[in-house]
Amino acid sequence: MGFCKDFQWGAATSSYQIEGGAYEDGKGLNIWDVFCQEEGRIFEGHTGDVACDHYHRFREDVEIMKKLGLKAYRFSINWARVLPDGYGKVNEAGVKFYNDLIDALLEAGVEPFITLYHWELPYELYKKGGWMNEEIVNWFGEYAKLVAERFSDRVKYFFTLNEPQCFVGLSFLDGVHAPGVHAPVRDTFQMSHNALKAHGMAVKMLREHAKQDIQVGYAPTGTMSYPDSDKPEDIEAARQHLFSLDQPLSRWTWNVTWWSDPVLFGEYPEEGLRKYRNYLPRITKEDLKLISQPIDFYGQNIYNGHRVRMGKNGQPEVVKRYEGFPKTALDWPVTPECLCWGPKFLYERYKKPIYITENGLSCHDVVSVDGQVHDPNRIDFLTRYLRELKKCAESGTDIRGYFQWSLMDNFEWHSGYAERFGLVFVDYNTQKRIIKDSGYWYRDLIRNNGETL
Ligand code: IFM
Repeated sequence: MGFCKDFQWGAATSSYQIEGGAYEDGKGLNIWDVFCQEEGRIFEGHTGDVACDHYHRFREDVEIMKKLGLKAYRFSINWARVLPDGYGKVNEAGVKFYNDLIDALLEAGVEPFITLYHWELPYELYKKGGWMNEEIVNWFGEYAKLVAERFSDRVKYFFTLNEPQCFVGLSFLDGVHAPGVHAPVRDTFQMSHNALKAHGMAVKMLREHAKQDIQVGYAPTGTMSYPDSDKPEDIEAARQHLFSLDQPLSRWTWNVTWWSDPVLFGEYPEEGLRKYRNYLPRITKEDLKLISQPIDFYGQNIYNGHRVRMGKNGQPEVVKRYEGFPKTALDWPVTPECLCWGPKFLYERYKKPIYITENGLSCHDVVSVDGQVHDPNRIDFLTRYLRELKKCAESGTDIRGYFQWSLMDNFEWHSGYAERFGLVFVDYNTQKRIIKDSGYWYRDLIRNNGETL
């Protein structure tokens, strides 16, 4: 028992966060390139212009993955690197970069998992309305077709969208992510609907143009819920809480079902249709059919969760965290149970094999006097979380893989380089990489398929 024998132990990154090469070889601008140039947007004016310089150093990075014994690597394609205007003319130099990366991965025995969209909206499309413009469904479809045509002869696994909750919520409600807009709530529902349609179109196009049998999934995010005790009523409370839509309107995107029910069930949750009725765009049967193109697996990014119990009034209630509750450098709560109950509830509801598409933490990592990076907190965090994931697998949930966020320290959006999430330390002055203690720990864990947890 434990993890299945071909479990995909992986690590994940995204293009803007690591690639750099922002203005090279015919790449078009994306909204992050533009946003980061604006004063006051990003911590200390950092940008992803150079980031980890992965665009030039990807071979070294693949060597590191090989050293770590990674079975899989999830990365995103920078849409404007391959289609500078978002559609139309292809930038062959950009395609070549990803081709070389894929070849290097395969040679190193690392399975590539491509994410189509990890927030790198081409700036030319933003100028045309971006996610507000229904045409984005076709633009995204054309991009997916190109990805299938050029890469699917070697790549079998694809994710469409990463964390739509963030690229609508953080970007257009909070305005802290690119393009930094406070949009009317109504517009954000239009964007979410367009994004889901774009997801469906991408699934269709990937399959239609794939060169082999491929597997396609989706990678939303969300705070999980886990029960306060093993009592059936607490378990039920946690389940109800996870799938409810009880966020205030200003934070409406932070839920599971609005983003996943249409994809898996072909319908929006009733609760949302009622609650958000004044803000909704026109939703047709054809839209829902497109959105619910069959997918092969369900990806979920999981970082933490709420402890939930059944209240005296028969409603789920969140248990207040005690003072001094453990937290990461980014002040995120450390709640390992979320990695057992989250995938379990999701599997029960959506009945698709699960991939944990992101999980990890930011620590205050430094290079010690011995030249190494000792990060016991990360090892402790991963031990606790992965023990829970193992429990989940042992209780019958079909878990196929786990992607540690992140392979290496990188550009953490509006926090710039202030946060370090990597298994590999990056010195941004010299671009020197140092495998952290947790990287070696993960390598050993992969070797024994999680048996030592
Ligand atoms: O760095 C991000 C990633 O891009 C999306 N998911 C959460 C990570 C940590 O904040």
